[in-house]
Amino acid sequence: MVEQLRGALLDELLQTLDGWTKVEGRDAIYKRFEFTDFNVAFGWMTRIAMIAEKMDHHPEWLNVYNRVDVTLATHDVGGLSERDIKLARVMDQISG
Ligand code: H2B
Repeated sequence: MVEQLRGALLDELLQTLDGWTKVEGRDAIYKRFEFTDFNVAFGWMTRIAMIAEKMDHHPEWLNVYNRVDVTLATHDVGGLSERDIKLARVMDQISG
């Protein structure tokens, strides 16, 4: 069973990520990714989708042309877990 991340540990882990912020009013994290165009954005989403499926951990995201707004949370714990941190890190790494 995955454990919920909170408080100081969550803040500490968030600082190890690039540009992720806490969502107000919800236990989730958010980041906007911007790419040169739709093709690059969607290519990135495709790579992430395959990894997310393997991790059995899926993002909430919205794509508009070259922009992808991503929210991560762990529905199984009703909040955040280390899975969100891991997926966020993969997203950062693969975005370049
Ligand atoms: N994705 C996310 N973001 N949170 C979850 O709790 C989650 C998931 N749970 N993907 C997985 C699937 C679970 O529902 C399945 C049954 O393993």
